[in-house]
Order: sequence, then C-alpha cells, then structure tokens
Amino acid sequence: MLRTRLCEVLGIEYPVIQGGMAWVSTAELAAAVSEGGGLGIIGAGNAPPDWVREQIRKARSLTRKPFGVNVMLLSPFADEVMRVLIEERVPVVATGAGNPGKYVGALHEAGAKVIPVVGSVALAKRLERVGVDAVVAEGMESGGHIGEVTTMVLVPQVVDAVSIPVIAAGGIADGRGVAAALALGAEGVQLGTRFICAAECTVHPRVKEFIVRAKDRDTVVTGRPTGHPVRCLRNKLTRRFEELEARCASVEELEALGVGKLRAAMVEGDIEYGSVMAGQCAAMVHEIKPAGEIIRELVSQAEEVLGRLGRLVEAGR
Ligand code: TUI
Repeated sequence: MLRTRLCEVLGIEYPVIQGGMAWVSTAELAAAVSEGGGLGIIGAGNAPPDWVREQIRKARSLTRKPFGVNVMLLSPFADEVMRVLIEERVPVVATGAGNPGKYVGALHEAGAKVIPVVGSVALAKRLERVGVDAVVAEGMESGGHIGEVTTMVLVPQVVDAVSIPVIAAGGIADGRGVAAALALGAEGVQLGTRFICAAECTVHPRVKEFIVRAKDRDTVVTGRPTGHPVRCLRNKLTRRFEELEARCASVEELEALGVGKLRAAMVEGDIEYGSVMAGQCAAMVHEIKPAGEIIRELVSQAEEVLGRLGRLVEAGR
C-alpha cells in the first residue's frame, strides 16, 4: 500500500493531490478526487470570496472527506478569501504564486493544514520555519505560472532542506512519475493537467480534447518579461505573445493581452485565442476518465514499478 506521512497529516488514503487550478478545479472535481481517496482542491484563482464560499459548500454536499482550497496570492481577493476559508473551517489550504507566511497562524488556529507551493529551496525553508504542514515543490514542467527549476532537480533539494513532507509537482501524469517522485524523496504528488481530463472536471470539453491531442513539444512558456512566466498549450494566443515579446513590447501590453484569456479557454472553450494553461505532461494524457479511476491507476502503476525495481535489486544481489 502506497501510504506516507502525508496521508496521516491530511487524513487521506493515497498521497495524491489534485492541483487547485483557477477556472478548472471546481467543487465537482475536488469532491470527486477526495471521494477517490486523494485530496481534491478547489482553485480560487482570482475569484471573489462569495464564489469561493459557494464552492466550499457545494464540495461539502458532494463529499464528507477532506478537501482543500488553493489561494492564488496574486489575487486582489486573497485576504478576503483567506477569511472565508477560516470561517468555513476548510481542512486544507494550499497557496500559489507567493509567500503565505502572514496567514499561517490564523489558518492553524482555525484547524487548517497549510500546504504552499514553492519553486525554490529558500522559500521552502522559510515556510518550514513559520510552521507550514508540508510543501509542494513544483518544477517548471507544470502548467500555468511556473518557477525556473525542474522537478527532477528541485524535489531532492527541497527534501534535503526541510523535514516536513514534500509533495512533488510538475511533469507527473502516470504511476511511473509517482514512483520517480517517491524515489526523489517526495512523500506525495500533486497533478494538475491529468485531472483536467477527469470526467468530473467541468472545463469545456474542447480543452480536454486539446490536451489529449498534445504532443511532447506542444507547450510554450510566455510572459517571462512580465516576471510571471506562464506555460500554456501552443495556439494563436501564444504566437501573439511570442511576436510581442520578440519586439520587446511593454509589460503593460503583454499583461493586457492576457486579461480574461484563461476563462475564455477553460469556460468558453476558446482553445485558439484563450490561455490553455497545461503542463508538459499534457502529451502523456491519453484519455478522459473518472477521477477515482485515475487515482487507482496512478497508485497501482506506481506500486508495480516500485515492486519491479525492488525485485531488480534483489536479483542483482
Ligand atoms: O500558482 C501556480 N500556478 C498558477 S497561478 C495562475 S493564475 C496567474 N495567471 C497569470 C499570471 C500569474 C498567475 C496560473 N497558474 N503555481 C504555483 C506556483 N507558485 N508556481 C510558482 C509559484 C511561486 C512563485 C513565487 C510561489 C512562491 C513564490 O514566491 C515569491 C516569494 O515571495 O518568495
């Protein structure tokens, strides 16, 4: 059985977490993942606090198991959303795109576990000192807003630097990736792109089909000059970003091009001119199936891989 310290910390069956993606990770997906024995996370993104409260209540109506909410710290509503999470006593609070240090005390008082995403060893160490319960070490293979270091290189360094559980994210789409993350010292995995293609995920069906069709070189990182690099599936929007960046357009012009584009893709299904944030492992996602089946497959494949490697070592003795 694939059980780690993280399962005890979060009260879950398998150490598999679904990334809290803006406009993608709604209550339906989060509840399905939690029902499947993992940890489902609602993505608050830039949403207002009332929407987040409604989603929390919907998730509670769909599952009695623990779930989380991801707060995107660049959101103008981050403070207000945190207050809602405290009032609603959400069991797990994940964060992205910043340092959640100032919220940790109040979240712990409300009984929440706090699991921030980090893209560097320095932030992981700083957050361990303020008492977070685990960290998600997210490599630049991920979709959406990314750091600079790959999963293969970031995870073992974060594992060496902290003693709290480390969750690996970025580039993991199947049980081989889960086994690899455990080999690097992680005690859990977080997957985003794979769960976009869960049957229960409410994104527009064209987004799921676009991911299923993606090949190895179909993602691209744009927005580096703005200080917020973002990985998306290549389309007419990313080509427009590349043109603007090639002629050194201003940060204002680049930011203006991005406004509203994530919603256009994920909700309206505009896969040409919308921002289809997805990780490099989009190319490893081949089908749409229920979240519970995805989790069972991840776990059984990881167990098979780890068993095979164990036998390989035994045979060599
Ligand atoms: O947050 C994400 N992925 C996201 S957020 C998002 S919405 C957005 N859209 C446009 C521009 C920016 C955001 C889409 N995808 N992943 C977690 C993550 N966190 N990746 C990188 C970071 C991160 C970056 C800096 C975490 C901490 C950090 O700290 C800065 C500091 O204060 O040390």
